[in-house]
Amino acid sequence: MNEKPEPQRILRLRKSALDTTARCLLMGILNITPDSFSDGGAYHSTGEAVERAVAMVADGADIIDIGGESTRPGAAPVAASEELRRILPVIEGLRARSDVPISIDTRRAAVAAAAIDAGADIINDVSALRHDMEMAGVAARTGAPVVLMHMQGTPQTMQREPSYRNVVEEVKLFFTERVAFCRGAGIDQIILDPGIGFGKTVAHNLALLRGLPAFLPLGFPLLVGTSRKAFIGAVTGAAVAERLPGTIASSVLACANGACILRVHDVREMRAAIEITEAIIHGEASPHAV
Ligand code: HH2
Repeated sequence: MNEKPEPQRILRLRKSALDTTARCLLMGILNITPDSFSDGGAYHSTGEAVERAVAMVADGADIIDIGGESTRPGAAPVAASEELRRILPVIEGLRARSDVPISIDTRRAAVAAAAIDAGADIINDVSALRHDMEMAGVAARTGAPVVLMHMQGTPQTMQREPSYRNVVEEVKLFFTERVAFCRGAGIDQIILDPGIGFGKTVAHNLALLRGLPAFLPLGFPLLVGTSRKAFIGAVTGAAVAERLPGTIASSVLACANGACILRVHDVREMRAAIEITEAIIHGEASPHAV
């Protein structure tokens, strides 16, 4: 196949570009929060957080996703000033060490704007630009690609009683509405994310992972984040620290179903799993072949 990739699947960043059609990209998770569900409080200093990011890049991360506010179910919101205090030194420190694309995981426009000024490239907004009315303006003004993630409710309420008639159809309708909103606001670099675990039961999460191909006709890169999430524990009985096999299985399946960015904690293991997945899908010999 020599067809040229559609332009909206090549993400233009400040100093580089990300081709989401060439191979599955890995987004390494760096939570600078005391209360994230799986890696909360892991880094006691800016230096430790930067080292962790540099290690993820060495392990094969294509993007580092930096967040300063936990969005796990029931998490308390933090002030923008606290979010900035947590993330800015890490973005600056990582930028001084690496050109890796950085996404900023925030719902706040002021945080996104400051993060981009400090060197971040992509806005990852779990509210899909609905939480802060200024966010669309920041995206339009900076030209940064935006992750539009689906969530029913808010992090405080989302797991109370999630309900859908048809979760795949409803998430697709949501994407269609948000894409139209973005277009109207002058934003054309868009990544779609069904928001695994955000206002969904276990059955909803499984249906979305099965139903990912339904989102492909929208024409935008698909991001999926299953890493260590509760639905894996619900299916396998594994505690958070034991969810790597479930993370790999669900991420590999997401990749086979069309996702092209996988948001993961365990980059090295995921990179190996994706190499074999893609070799099978594309029929290409691995660079390690003899
Ligand atoms: N999941 C989490 C946070 N941000 N962003 C996108 N685009 N997609 C996701 O699935 C997603 C996300 C939750 O996971 P984590 O960052 O590990 O935990 P916490 O929110 O507790 O910091």
